[in-house]
Amino acid sequence: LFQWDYELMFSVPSYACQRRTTLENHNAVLTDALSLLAENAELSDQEGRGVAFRRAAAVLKALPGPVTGLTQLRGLPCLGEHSLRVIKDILENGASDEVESTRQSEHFKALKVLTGIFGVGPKTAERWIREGIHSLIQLRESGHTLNRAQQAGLLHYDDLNRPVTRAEADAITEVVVRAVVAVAPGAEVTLTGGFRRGKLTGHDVDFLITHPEEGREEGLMSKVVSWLRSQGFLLYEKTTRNSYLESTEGPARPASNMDRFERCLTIFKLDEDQRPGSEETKLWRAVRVDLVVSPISQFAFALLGWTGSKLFERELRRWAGHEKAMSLSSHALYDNNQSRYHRATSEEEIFAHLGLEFVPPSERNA
Ligand code: 8DG
Ligand code: MN
Ligand code: MN
Repeated sequence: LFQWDYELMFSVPSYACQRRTTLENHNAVLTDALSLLAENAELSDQEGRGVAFRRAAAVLKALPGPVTGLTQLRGLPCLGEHSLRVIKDILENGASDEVESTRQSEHFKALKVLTGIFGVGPKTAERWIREGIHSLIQLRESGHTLNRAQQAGLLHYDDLNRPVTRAEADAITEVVVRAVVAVAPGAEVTLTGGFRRGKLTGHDVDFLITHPEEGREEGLMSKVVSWLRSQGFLLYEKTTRNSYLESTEGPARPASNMDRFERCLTIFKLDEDQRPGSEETKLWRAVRVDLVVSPISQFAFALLGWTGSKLFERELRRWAGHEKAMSLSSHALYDNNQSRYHRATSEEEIFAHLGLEFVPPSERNA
């Protein structure tokens, strides 16, 4: 007599852009743990380790059910020794010592608090921590001169660290559409980022603006921003052309993710309904909003590039480069074998050029 192995085995393709990852995550305990280690690595200038943990978490997010034993993971891609050890600890003991000690560590907590300030990246935070600054109070007392972004970030710290809801994103969409219609009738506004992927909350609201007539998008950003400013919607704004010079110096990005679109990082002042019985007197909240303007000829690439998730984007570019000898950016797709660009007017066409099945935004939550 022999026994069948009834244990459920999983199988997933190795690039996140070959998979469908909805917001339904059956392994949140495991992916939260791996994401925390990824975050710690990214904040500590260890990008490679960060990506490895992000890829491992993404594989678990794509599974159709909860992992109950390590044997189910046999043959799955992107699960390195370190990630497997963390998974094993959690499956066997309910928690991972490494994750818990990282979570509790003064250094990690200080990095989180300080990089939680808009305009403060890991390098600046690290420098302050070396001077013994671990909290907002210590930073205020230190007498450091903060740049304009950081001043706004500190001023609106609580609001900017409170998740933005879908209803708030919709209210902001209305304002942005009103601004765009006022200054350039015919121009189009598209919600991108996490909200386009169906997320219920976000850390900001992302918009892509274009005009159906090529060239008519020129000068649009400054007009939109002027309108918003004149109507009192902006608490902070900074327009830039090069992501490298961004005032929010997030974790280092590979050059392929840099784009040269005109973008404006802003902090919106959003009117809030007073909650009944609330003693609060503040009638508005601050919300981070990203505006990007793209010419219509590059719109499909910009839309794909700004919809995310960040890991999905990274995996698309890795697939393009490693499997197809193509270079994908938020502007274009270049074919190194044919020495030419591939045109596309929709995201579907870009996936087709890349030899990938189309993945809709709601399934790009890797
Ligand atoms: P969240 O705000 O809800 O936390 O999530 P998200 O909307 O997915 O993240 P995000 O940080 O707002 O980023 C949205 C997308 O924009 C993401 O796919 C990455 C992309 N993106 C940047 N910066 C840049 C950049 O400089 N160039 C390009 N091409 N894309 C960028 O955030
Ligand atoms: Mn976003
Ligand atoms: Mn954003």
